[in-house]
Amino acid sequence: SLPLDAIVHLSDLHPKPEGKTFGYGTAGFRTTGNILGSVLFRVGLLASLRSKKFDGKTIGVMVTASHNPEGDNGVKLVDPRGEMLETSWETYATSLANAATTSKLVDELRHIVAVAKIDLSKPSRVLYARDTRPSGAALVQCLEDGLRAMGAQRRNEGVTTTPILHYLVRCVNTKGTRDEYGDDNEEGYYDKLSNAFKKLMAKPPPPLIMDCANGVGAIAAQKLNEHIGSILQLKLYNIATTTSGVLNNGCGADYVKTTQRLPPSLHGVLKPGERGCSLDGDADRLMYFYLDEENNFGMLDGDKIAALVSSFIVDLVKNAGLDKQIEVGVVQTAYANGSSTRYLEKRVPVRCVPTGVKHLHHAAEHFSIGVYFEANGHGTVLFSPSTLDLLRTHEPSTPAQETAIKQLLALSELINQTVGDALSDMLLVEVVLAHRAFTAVEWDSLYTDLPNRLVKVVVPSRQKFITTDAERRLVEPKEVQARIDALVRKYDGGRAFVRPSGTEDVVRIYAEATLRPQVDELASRLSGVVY
Ligand code: 16G
Ligand code: ZN
Repeated sequence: SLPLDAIVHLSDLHPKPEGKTFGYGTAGFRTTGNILGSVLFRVGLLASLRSKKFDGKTIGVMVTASHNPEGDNGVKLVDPRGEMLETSWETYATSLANAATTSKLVDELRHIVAVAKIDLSKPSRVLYARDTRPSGAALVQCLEDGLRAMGAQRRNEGVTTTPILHYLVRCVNTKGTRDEYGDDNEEGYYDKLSNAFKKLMAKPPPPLIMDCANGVGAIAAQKLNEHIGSILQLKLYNIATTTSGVLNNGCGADYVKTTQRLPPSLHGVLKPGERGCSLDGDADRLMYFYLDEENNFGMLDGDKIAALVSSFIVDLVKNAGLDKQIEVGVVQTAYANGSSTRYLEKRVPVRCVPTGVKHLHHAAEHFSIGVYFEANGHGTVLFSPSTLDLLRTHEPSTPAQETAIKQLLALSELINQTVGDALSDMLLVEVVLAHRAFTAVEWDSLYTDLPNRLVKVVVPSRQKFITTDAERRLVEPKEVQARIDALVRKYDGGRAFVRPSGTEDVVRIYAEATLRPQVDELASRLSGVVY
């Protein structure tokens, strides 16, 4: 049965703030850091139950608010294979977080135990970490109280990136099996990445300027640098992880994507002809950029990464003589630039899914090699188990085939198979640029982005907006979709959609058209339509 004494006693130390409603959304729970104590305590309870459900397999908990402002924080759960929490459990998370009192909380726990058929006599193991946010340490203590209440075995990984936490969970749970993923410590992560990188790189490229968003990526990038420095030198900027107020502020992947500008801190640092990149606050998003010889800024987002990487992998599969057996596919969301979709569709099957990593990840699993990237720079490449078996056992008939197979296998080690990982993705991009002998300008010229605009509108009730067709159309309110259609038709190359945000209380509008001034006009007319 549930250890009620401990739960009641500790729960009373973490009362739910009155009048607050929490929701486990696309990125877990996320809000102002200082009101999350009760949520963290309850996530500790839930993670323990989830572990029991899997007969004591390790569950991950990451305390982060990613690219959000420094004052925010959040928490998400990671399933045994290092993937996002299964959707059906998101409801349990939300109901636990919103139980008004300790006694209602106990009722919810009992309900979950019954509905999810949890055997409470099973052990539970939870591995957790946080990013560099000032509110993180106290929140981890609340989480630990929840784990303690349930008698879970705890493993604190301290301050680390979201993708490393996912990596560790997968490693712990596959240890000693034939799917062993790597050593279950940070050193194992850096070794795995850097060994694969060394196999794939022939000669050192020019140093890479990296904006670490003043977040945990700065710490990880420093360690990575020690492992790969002989091949690729990372020049790290925005590494002030203990200075108050600077996290994601005027820097980082989200800043670059939303402003389409170079972070001011890199002015004069990035020289004409050089490439650089930005991580976000928990190092799971990556944006590249460059200055051309005329000092013009160019941005290389998740769509450009998908184009670069998928065409490279398609060529390797062909060179390996395995294009009949291995289907490479790409998964995008509605935010993918129309030009990128057109470019990709000529080369590979492309699927569009709703926003949020779990949707992309699951769709990518349907391909032999599934490439998924959100335009915002979050993404990875998944190799299916049968593809890995094929690559490991196939007898090549020529030396060229043998090389291609070795390179594909090395890529499967280099690329984080659990979740989007800015550091792993950065190494991947560097490998492809080196093999193609591409400069950033040449990479950017694969296709030309259509001018686009993203705006957010505060509406009285975003719940009224219901989408279909991978969020590309509104089912409700009907008249709004009709008016969007009428407007979009007036613009050359026009495309637009409206969707409720999963992380903020707003509705987002995305518009695209052939000409910049027209996009701006279309976007502002659409704002009038949704309100
Ligand atoms: C979260 C998602 C990200 C998505 C974004 C959209 C995860 C880990 N992260 O950050 O994939 O692009 O939300 O936010 O799933 P929105 O719904 O507010 O537009
Ligand atoms: Zn992030």
